[in-house]
Amino acid sequence: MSTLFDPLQAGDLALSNRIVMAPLTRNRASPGQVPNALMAEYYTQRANPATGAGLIITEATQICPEGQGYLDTPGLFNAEQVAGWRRITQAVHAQGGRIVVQLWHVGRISHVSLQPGGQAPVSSTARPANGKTYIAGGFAQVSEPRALRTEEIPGIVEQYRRSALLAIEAGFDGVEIHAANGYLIEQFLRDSINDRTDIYGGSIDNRTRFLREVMQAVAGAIGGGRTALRLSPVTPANDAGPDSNPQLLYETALAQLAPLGLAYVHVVEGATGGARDIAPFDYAALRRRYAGAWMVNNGYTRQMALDVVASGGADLVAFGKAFIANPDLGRRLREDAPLNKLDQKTLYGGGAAGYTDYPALDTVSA
Ligand code: 8OZ
Repeated sequence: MSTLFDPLQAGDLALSNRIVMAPLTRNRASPGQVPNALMAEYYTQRANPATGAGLIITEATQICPEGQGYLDTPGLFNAEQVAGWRRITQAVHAQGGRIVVQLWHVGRISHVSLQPGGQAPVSSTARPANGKTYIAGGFAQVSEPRALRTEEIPGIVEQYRRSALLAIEAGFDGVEIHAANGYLIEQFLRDSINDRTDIYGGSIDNRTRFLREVMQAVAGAIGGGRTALRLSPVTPANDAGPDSNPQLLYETALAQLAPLGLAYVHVVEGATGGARDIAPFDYAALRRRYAGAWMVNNGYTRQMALDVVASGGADLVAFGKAFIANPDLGRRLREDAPLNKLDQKTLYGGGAAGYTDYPALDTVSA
């Protein structure tokens, strides 16, 4: 029987324990979408597996300029960004930690002010989402998208592949493809959003095609053992309406990816950052479609995490808010120590306040 504190080999990732820092958007990259020294400090504080995470998943990182949907999120598509990320991976590895980059394209969850040339964001559909994003000057309604032409889609798949290769160049241990939370890949997966009539729309096989092509391209470039996937089968995040048959959709999607031998699959259970029971979904049945390491996320307490690993319900547990407020969350979980409180006001944007100044246990008791 394994515990939360035992090592795990997940694909090519040799992890010291099962405690994962979830991907967390913090909007603190430098101009040019470049990772900086403050970000390096933040990740380094959480990198030592003895006190922090067994695995860090970075904040969502755009694969191309069109993939950006919020102010000051980092990118991974040019040399300057690679250099910025390399300082972070080196610092994390110096602590004995492991780190993968979460690669995303936001699709229609964007604003013209963030798009190259002020163009419309792209999606599976031309129908806008009802939602807000964060741009220079504050929150704004997302812009009306343009539906991608069939012949443009291979180019986006190629951007995922190139970004994954840059991730390896930057020293990452692997990549996690963000197919959750209403962003581009989910805009293809769900029939509540995807209204295409080409080979990327209609049947489940067609709606999972974009995901499948992205995963095949990335795994083909860097190896399946360094490639992971995040799904959120029933989240309503970013105006992602429910699919007409999420169980069949997501089970089919995973079954089709089985040959790739992925490092892990990461599932947001319920509404991202919210209710775990928002809609019925059989996560155990989903897991039966995939033989490798299984990561769960969404509102896990210490006891829930201990139980889910001990019972074999999951191999890895990702913690979001708790890792923002507790750089030494791993130690606190081990010692059953109290947790710092999260400050909501400093989540998105700003500097060190609410980012790198949450105290570790030693500091608290000193
Ligand atoms: C919060 C704010 C902005 C983006 C996600 C990347 O939901 C995000 C995100 C979360 O996956």
